[in-house]
Amino acid sequence: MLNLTGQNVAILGAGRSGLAAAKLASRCGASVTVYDSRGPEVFAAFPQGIPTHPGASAETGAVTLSDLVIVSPGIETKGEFVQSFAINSGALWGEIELAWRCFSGKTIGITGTNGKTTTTELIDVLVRAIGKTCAPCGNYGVPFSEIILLDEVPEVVALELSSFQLETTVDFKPDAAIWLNFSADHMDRYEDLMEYFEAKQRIFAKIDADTPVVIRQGETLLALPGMPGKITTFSTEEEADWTLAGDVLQRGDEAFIDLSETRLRGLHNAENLMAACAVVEGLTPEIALSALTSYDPPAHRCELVSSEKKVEWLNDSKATNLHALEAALRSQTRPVILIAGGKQKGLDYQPLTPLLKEKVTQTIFFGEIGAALAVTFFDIVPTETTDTLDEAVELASQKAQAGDVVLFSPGTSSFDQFSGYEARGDAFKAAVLNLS
Ligand code: UMA
Repeated sequence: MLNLTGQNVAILGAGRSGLAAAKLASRCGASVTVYDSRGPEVFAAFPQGIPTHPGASAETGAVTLSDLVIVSPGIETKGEFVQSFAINSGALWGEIELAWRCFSGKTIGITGTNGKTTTTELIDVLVRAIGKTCAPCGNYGVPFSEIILLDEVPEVVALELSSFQLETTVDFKPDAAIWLNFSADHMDRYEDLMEYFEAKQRIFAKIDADTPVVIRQGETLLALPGMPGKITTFSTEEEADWTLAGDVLQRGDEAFIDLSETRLRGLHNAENLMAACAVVEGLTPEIALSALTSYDPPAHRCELVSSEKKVEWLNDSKATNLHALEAALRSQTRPVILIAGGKQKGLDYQPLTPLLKEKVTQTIFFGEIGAALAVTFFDIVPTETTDTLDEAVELASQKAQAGDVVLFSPGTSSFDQFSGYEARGDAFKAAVLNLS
């Protein structure tokens, strides 16, 4: 375990990361104080004995001397709050750096704009299937530091890494690293796309030529010391070490696993699974299949609800914007009946036109925005509208033929008729399962 005895450590942020980092740094012997810009209520979960400082600001930082500052990922690293503490401190780390320095097991780092959470879960399932202990953590929701504090620390961590977390790594070197994909996101935090990209690419900053690296074929990465590592590539579109033939994931010429024997659907999930299989050493097709037949992917993300009568019903209620709807459509390989609609958010849906033409045989629009979507697309693809989601499901069941997929990917938020995307997804599932 890292020795921080005699060191004054300032933890910035009292959320999940800050709480776990405070406990871990204390375990390492540090004198810890936790600072948060909000009021005392944010410290409710903190144990007695850890000094806390609610209402902290850049003025607080300016008069606080510390040996080490550990910053939570949601706080802007370049902002004056963090910088006021950093300038009076020996070092600035993120919570990931702290946890990694305390961990003697194997770290598999996963980054990318989309698919990180599913890939992290898949790696966890597959590593446990080969007989090692593992835990999913990081941006996934459970701080890495919390895993270090467990009575039984796992041999491997599947560590989901956001760009926010990677901004504040220093010596962090994963034992294997995955780069899933890259597209614009978090433009409220970064000045431009390159700044976001550079933060993400820090996953490779300390790797060496022997580090296994799994990268989607066709991704453009900048040369870094240690790159390229030992690269394995994957793609559903281009030649790569891992590819897709029909529903079957191929490792070179070897058929590895048939996606239709799992509950994973869509090309994006095929790629997530390729990356996960590629990174787990010692995995065989047999072990992968036995582990994945009982694996349920995260709910509401192209979740398979039913495949009765050879029609697949997918719940993608998490798609609350146009980009997510496009991603779900792009990844379909069967004729699609699309159910979409919900709250009117004033978005422009015209960019959907080429994908509707390519993938969709029937649209069913519902909710507040249903009529407007129908007007936009009625001359592009056969279109119907309904008032409610239940009616849309009923209509889709009348129209669906064997081999179709009914994709519920609303493309907008749910608040016109539901309390959130989870309630909306649950309603969709109930309606599908109630079909006679
Ligand atoms: N705070 C300040 N000053 C500020 C801003 C925030 O004191 O200027 C305080 C807030 O008052 C709050 C605390 O910081 O008390 C919150 O810290 P945080 O935003 O880092 O949240 P945590 O609860 O620590 O959760 C973080 C990640 N959050 C973010 O990156 C925004 C979680 O990712 C992660 O699961 C968790 O650590 C455990 O590792 C969530 C996320 O939304 C899922 N990630 C983004 C995404 O996926 O798009 C990147």
